[in-house]
Amino acid sequence: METKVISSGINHSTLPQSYIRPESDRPRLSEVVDCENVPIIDLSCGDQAQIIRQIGEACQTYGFFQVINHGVPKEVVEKMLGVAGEFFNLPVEEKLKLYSDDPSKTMRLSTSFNVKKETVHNWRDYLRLHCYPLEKYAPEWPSNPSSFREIVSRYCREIRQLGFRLEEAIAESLGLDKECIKDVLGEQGQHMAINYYPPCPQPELTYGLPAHTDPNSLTILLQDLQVAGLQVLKDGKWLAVKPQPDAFVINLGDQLQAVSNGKYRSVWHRAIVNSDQARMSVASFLCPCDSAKISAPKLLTEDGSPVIYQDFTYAEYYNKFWSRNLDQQHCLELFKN
Ligand SMILES: O=C(O)CCC(=O)C(=O)O
Repeated sequence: METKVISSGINHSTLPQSYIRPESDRPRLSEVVDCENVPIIDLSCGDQAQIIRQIGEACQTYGFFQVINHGVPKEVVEKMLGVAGEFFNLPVEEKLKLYSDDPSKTMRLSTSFNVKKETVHNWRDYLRLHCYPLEKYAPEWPSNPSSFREIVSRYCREIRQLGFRLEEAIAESLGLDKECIKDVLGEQGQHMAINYYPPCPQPELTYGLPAHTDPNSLTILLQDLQVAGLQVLKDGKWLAVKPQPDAFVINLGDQLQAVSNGKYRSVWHRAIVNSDQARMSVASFLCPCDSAKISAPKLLTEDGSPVIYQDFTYAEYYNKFWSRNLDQQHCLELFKN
């Protein structure tokens, strides 16, 4: 039986043609470097000035970092991963009740990235949820597993606080007032993608997610501890990010690159798949308010530095992002002065 998702329980012995990337656009797994020194920042080390300095350095050189002792209780994280796994283990008929390929839906199970637009698919299914305000969106989330809404709501509340704390530290690392970035971004939305990558018969021919940057402000990624798959681009080389116990991976999104006037970068990253084990990740995205006018605070350009990006609203940016393929040029390039 053909289904619309790949987490259908069917074991493929070869990769279906529609997932095969052209030779020039394959992951070349043998060239990937293991990354031992991804910055790991201890948020409860007690020295706030050091935390801010480490965050600033990581944002400038890598565009991503990991945080430990971040204040999100272990139990909340474990339950989140548990219920996400239970969801993807449901019978395919049950999951398909939530299927949609319409990116404007606020709750949907989907596959690949943008199936209606793309020419080659990605070896990923995902459940995408809007998460803020919770009272508005949680009632439309899956009711099976029965604990899903309660567990995911708790996780979302914790992640939002962590995200704000990080945005404040990022602002301070730029020499700005700690509320300054949050003020530019307005009342931020929050989305979640629970990614599920089934074992793939020919992982060297395809991606779970091809190289992309995130269109939002900040991404807080919970990786499967047992199965690696996240890779980030640094100095032209793909680095494999080894999952760390009790850590979150933090990616700066395109909006923080814009707000920092290009000083900090929204990093290219991708997810690769493997033939042995399914992998899961939970990406939480803080997103500027639709009407937020994204521009660098004056303090960052008053020394005469050129203003790199045009002003735009987040709604304009987001529409542009979803109208393209994921792995085209950096979407911010389209908004340069
Ligand atoms: O699965 C991963 O590690 C990466 C996920 C990701 O990049 C995304 O959801 O945008």
